[in-house]
Amino acid sequence: MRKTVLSQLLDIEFPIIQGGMAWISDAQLAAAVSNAGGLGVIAGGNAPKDVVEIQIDKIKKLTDKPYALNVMLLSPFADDIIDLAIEKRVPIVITGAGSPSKYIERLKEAQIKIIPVVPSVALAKRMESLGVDALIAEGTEAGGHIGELTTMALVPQVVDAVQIPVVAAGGIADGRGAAAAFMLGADGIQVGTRFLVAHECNVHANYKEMVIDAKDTSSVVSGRPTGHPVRILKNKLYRQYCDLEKKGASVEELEAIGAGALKKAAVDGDIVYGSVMAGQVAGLVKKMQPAKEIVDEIFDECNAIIMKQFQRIASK
Ligand code: TUI
Repeated sequence: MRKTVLSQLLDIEFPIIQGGMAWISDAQLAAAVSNAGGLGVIAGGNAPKDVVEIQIDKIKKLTDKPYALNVMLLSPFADDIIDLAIEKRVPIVITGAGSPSKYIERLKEAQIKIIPVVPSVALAKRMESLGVDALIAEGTEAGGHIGELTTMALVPQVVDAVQIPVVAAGGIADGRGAAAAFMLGADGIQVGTRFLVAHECNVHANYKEMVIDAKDTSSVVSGRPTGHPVRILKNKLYRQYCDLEKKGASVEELEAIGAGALKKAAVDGDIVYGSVMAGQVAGLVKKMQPAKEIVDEIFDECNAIIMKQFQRIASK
């Protein structure tokens, strides 16, 4: 499963995209994934233009391979980050947490490939009709801001609805998940949670430990009343949030708790009162490894499983 329409489209060796994780995916992690043959992604998150610009300048020194910039559309700086992508001639833009419709024409004019994250067939079709290059169909198993549908249900429905390449995301951390995604018709995979514990990932050590210690039921969804549900690992902040929700706190009060909470966990290491975003597969992530080892392991395991299943079917 090395050469797919996605790896050809993006000029990468393995059809794997690293999840763009706000406050976490910097030039160092993205360059490590790109140098390993995948597509490394710098996350703009809520950061202003000058902060993101430093990371773009940095990745250009760390790799000559393709990389992407993730634009978080809920950010107050989203317009500026799109301008930056064009000014800096970033090869690929990935968008999340909203519809990038108003930016597509300008990005296409600048010959930047655009890959929106979609949580539904309706948005997938709209994006295809506007001329995007590929889609990331992200299921609710993913960490951070999420949609409603599971990866298992969403991916084949998006695959049937569009002609362009589809990347499966949400709930994929190893070769078994990758093989399953390809069986659903995906042309590539996106992996976030497992790269959180990559040696090259600069997230705080406490955050990494919490991911490694997580079990199957450690992740929960918070923030549904605000209209921006996020998957996080259960902690004291989550319990406080639930108590306030039960007491009938306003959307503004609930949003105030969430503001700055991701930075608190990812940068300051406060995993008690910060927001530790991670996917349901955190329970599968057991050790810290170099990014290259993660990429190689996923595809070695994926190929071995697919071969084994073919042999099993053939020998019946
Ligand atoms: O964007 C993500 N994951 C994120 S962004 C983030 S930073 C943040 N912090 C606090 C609150 C909110 C965000 C942390 N994690 N994933 C991609 C993704 N996009 N998942 C789901 C969607 C999505 C949802 C609705 C994409 C488009 C969409 O469109 C709605 C519409 O406008 O039609």
